[in-house]
Amino acid sequence: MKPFDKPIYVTRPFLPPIEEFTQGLQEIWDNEWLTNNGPVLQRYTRQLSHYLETDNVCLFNNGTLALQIGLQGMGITGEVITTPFTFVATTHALHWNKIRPVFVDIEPDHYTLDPAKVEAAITPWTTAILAVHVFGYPCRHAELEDIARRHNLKLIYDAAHAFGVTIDGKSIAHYGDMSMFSFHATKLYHSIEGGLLTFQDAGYKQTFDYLKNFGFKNEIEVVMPGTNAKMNEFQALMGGLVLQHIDGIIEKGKAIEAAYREGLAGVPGIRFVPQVPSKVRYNYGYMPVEVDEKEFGMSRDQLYMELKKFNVMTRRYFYPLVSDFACYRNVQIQDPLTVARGVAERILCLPSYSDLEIKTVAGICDQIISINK
Ligand code: T4K
Repeated sequence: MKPFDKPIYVTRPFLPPIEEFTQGLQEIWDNEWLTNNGPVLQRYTRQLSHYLETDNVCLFNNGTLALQIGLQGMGITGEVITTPFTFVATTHALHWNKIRPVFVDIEPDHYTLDPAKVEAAITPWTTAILAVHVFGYPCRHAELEDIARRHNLKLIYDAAHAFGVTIDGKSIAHYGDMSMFSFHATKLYHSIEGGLLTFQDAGYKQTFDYLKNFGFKNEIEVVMPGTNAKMNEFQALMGGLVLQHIDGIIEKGKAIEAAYREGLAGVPGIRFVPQVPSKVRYNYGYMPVEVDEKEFGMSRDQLYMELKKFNVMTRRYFYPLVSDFACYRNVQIQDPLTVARGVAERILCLPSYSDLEIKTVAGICDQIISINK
């Protein structure tokens, strides 16, 4: 089999028609207003509120600072129970708030926190659960919420991957005390870079607004030591435009996933996650598979290298586990993280993005099959 002429990356940003963007640039030029809560950001905030059906939204320049500020603004301290199977920014946000991460295991189907392990890890110092809707798969919310309520803990979601996901027709933003969405260019929905907090308690809004703007209340009053985490007008413009295409982006993702499931059906050692329950509208932002070395006849890392030779740039999200990075190796872990360790060794994210042609997906499947022979 021949390699692809050009690299096929794990993702590519959705770009709206350039005329839509240049029209928006003209508006920004006319306004002569580039950042600091400008008119395009204000309009975008209203659009997101409408889309998510909540007024409790706050935009940031990226998801990491959104989460960091969210934790700070909610006053989270002590220990927070979280997952090691995530992008490192989840844990960094805790670290920057001087919060001790307590890593517990994930469940094997959709890789989200295992509620039984969460409950077992609670100590007198635990103040919150920070769960991740990893790859956009919803956490086991009812169980986590029950634990949080019984132990008086805050339930916070890193929903970086979950924009567009709904449960029973309601946005996933409505679950938990607070959720953070990343709008980075590598996400299925993006604003070049960007982050969003959604929250149930409207009282947080003021604090988050202060914290992202140096703590300024007005020109002469600073009420808390904030930072600079504001979204600018160009990001807001892109976010607003991409939002108009979100349904099409999700539909395309669904077709891509179906093509992978069909193209790789019956290939020994390639495991797909079970379909999400019918009450969930999934967003198809990632295309993870697990590679079982014994059954497939080669390790995940070998397949990753072989696909590179075909110009297919898969990614091992999320390997190594965050708890194995040098900066977190000193964190004491009670849980053996057996499931997470296994998944991190087997996981491979295949290319998936809205410009990816179905025939290219079929080609990638054929390559995987040919490598396997
Ligand atoms: N929590 C979770 C669970 C997260 O996954 C993330 C971010 C965060 C929190 C923090 O949110 P942000 O602060 O980022 O908003 C990428 C992203 O940089 C990161 O946003 C994302 N998660 C993570 C899962 O993936 P890398 O290091 O893999 O990105 P990079 O530059 O290698 O890009 C991947 C591929 O995407 C490239 O090989 C090609 C393609 N690409 C990338 C960019 C930036 C393009 O085609 N065009 C582009 O402009 O981290």
